Amino acid sequence: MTASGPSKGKGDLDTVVLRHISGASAEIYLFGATLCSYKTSDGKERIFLSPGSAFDGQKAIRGGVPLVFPQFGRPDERLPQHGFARTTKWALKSVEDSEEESVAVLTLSDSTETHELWPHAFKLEFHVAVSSTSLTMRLRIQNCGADAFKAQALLHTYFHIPEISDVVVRGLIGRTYIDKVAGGERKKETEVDILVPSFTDRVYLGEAASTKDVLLTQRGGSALFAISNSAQIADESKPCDVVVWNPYEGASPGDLPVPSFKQFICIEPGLVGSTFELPTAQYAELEQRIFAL
Ligand code: TA6
Repeated sequence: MTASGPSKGKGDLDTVVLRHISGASAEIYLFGATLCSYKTSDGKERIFLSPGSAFDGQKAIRGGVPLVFPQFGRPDERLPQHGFARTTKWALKSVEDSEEESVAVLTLSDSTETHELWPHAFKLEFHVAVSSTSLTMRLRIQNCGADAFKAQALLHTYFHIPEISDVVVRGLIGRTYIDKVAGGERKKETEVDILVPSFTDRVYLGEAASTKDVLLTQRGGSALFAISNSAQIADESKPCDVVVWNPYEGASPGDLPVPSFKQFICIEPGLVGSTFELPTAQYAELEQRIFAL
């Protein structure tokens, strides 16, 4: 197992690279603590990165796993879309190896810059663990202020897949979802196997506080990923929302040149169906565990 301290990635931005004895690896940019690569022990890249992504240290990286906090979307127009966590440079707290896994922890605390946008004291910790069989990502949010605050948080994971029109998403049947392509209409998921044949932007609302597993397969073919999503607030398991997104050509942003939309699907665990309230000194936590199949 080897894990190295900051090295230089695209755009000469600082990154930390984790290498596990199995050959599995991950690379996290300190900019936004954006994980941009997860290779399984066979050397196969499992995370999508747009060929048009800017690595200028200003614009959010397109692809990887951008971290969304303290808002999802732009309900408060004083803050940037999806908040400021993904466009701020984080600090590398630690890199540790063991037989089981290679782990990096990155941190971000409030600052004069964040107070100008959002007047709360917080500490974020992003924990990434690579093992021979999985990638585990955990975002921990601490309220360091004297009063409770309300926020949203999400792991915006871009999974690399062969072809979006063939992917099948299983595990969300029965959930209510907000269909953002249909003006935010609330619908009930009735399909065991959800296809993504066109622009899709849905917030599947968490119901039971249990961990929510999602299976990604290729129609008529192999399983791609088993994904476990969970949320906690003040050490109590909470229903975890899951966002499913693919823009197809029509909604592809400028840094996602067509036809690169074909090669990813976003499966995003979050607390975003509404804001969550975090009491002073308490923690909220999101975790996504990915098994490439
Ligand atoms: O997670 C889905 C979503 O909220 C979509 O509505 C779309 O905006 C996507 O995130 C990408 O957002 P971004 O700000 O990264 O372009």
